[in-house]
Amino acid sequence: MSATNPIKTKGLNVAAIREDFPILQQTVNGKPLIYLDSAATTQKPEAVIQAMDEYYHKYNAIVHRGVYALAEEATARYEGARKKIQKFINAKSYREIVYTRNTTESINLVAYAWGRKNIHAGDEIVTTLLEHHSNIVPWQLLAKEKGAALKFIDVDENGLLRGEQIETLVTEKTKLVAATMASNVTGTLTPIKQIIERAHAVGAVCVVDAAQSVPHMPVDVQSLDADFLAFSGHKMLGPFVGILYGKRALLEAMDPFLGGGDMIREVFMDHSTWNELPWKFEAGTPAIMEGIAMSAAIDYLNALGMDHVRAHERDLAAYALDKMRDVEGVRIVGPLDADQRGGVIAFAVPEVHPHDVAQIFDREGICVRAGHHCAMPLHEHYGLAATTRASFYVYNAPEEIDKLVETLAKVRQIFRG
Ligand code: 7TS
Repeated sequence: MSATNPIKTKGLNVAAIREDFPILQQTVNGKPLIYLDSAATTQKPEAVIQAMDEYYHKYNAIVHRGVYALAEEATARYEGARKKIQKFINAKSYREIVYTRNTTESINLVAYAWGRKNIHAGDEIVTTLLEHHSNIVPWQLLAKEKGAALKFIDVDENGLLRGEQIETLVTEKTKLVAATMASNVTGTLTPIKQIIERAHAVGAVCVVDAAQSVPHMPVDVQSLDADFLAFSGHKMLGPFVGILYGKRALLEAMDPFLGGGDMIREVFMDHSTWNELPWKFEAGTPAIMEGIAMSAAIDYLNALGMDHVRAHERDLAAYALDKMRDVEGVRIVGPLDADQRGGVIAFAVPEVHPHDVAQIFDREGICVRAGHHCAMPLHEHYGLAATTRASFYVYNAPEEIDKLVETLAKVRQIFRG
C-alpha cells in the first residue's frame, strides 16, 4: 500500500491515514501486519502517541490540586479534553461528561448510582440480546439485589432487533432500558432513537452502550435524547479511558459511585458533602495522561469527519460481505445488508474451531479475534459457542479484505484435508 497509489473507499484516503500509524508499518511472521481487531481496541496515530509522550516529558503532575505551573498545565489540558469530548457528542455541558476507566465502568456507575436509588422490587429492566456482557451483567446484579425483572428484546432472522418487542416489552413497569447502538458481534445497528422514545413514553430512562458507535459514526446525545451514554477512548484511537455522558438533572440527583478524594466538597467525621459535577463521580487520582490524549484522538477523527468514517466502514463491510459470501460454507452472523451494520463481521467455518481459524490468520499476519466476544447470550441464540471476528477501522483497506478472504479459503482447504 504505497502513498503514491492511494486506496480509496467513498470515505477516506487510507494510504495517507496508514502513514500516521507507526504500528501498522511492521511485518508479523514475515507478512505485512493486517489489523482487523479494532472492535477490541484500535491502534493509535502518531499524534496520540506524541500527546501521551509529551505529558510525561513536559508536565506530568496531579490535576485539580496543584498550584504550580506544571499542575495548572495538566489540569487545563485534562479539562480541555473533557470539553472536546463534550462537543464531539454534542452534550450541552462539560458537567455531563464523566471520565471513567472504560465503557464497562461507565455502565456500572449508572447501575450503582442511579439503579440502586431508583429500581425497586417488581420493577422491570429491559435490555437486548445483542448486548456485550457489560450491558447485561450489571443489570442482572441490580435486578437480583432489588427483586426486579430483567427482560431481553430478541433478534430476528436477519440479525436485527425485533421492533415489535420494543413496544411490547417496554411497558409501564419498565424503569430502565439498556441498549446498544451497534453490536460488537453482528455489527447490527439498532433503532436506538425509537428505543429511547419508547423508554421515555413509559417514564423509563435509557442507557445507551455506544462503545461501537461513537468511534464509528456521528453521535449526537441531544438529538438522540439519550439519558446516559457510555463509550471507551481506547476504541476510538485514544488511550485506556472511558466516558459516561449523563443528563445533568439525572447526574445531580444521583448519589456518588465511589467515595474518596476529589469527589467531595467537605468531609466531617459523621458525614460528607459532594463536589460539583462531573467531579462528584471521579473519586481518586484519575487517568490524567489518558484523558489529555483523548484530545488528540478527537482532533484526528474530526479532521477525517465522522460521516466519512461511517461511509468508509460501510463500504468496507459491503465489500467484505460480498466476498465472504462466496467462500463455500462460511456462515456470517447478523445482517447481510451493510447499511444495517457497522464494520464488524463475525463468522463461523463449519467443523473448524474459531481459535484454529484465528491461528491460521495469524500466520498470515492477520489479527482477528476468536471467541464469544463477551456476548454469550447472542452466540447461544445462533447456536454457536464461538465465532471468528474481523472488525474494521479508518486504517483498513479493501486489499486487506482480499487477503482475509483468501486466507479464509485456505482455512477451508486445510481442514478439508
Ligand atoms: N460494549 C460493547 C458494545 C463493546 O464492544 C465493548 C468491548 C464493551 C461494551 C466494553 O468495553 P470496555 O472498554 O469496557 O472493555 N468490546 C470488546 C470486543 O468486542 N472485543 O474486546 C472488547
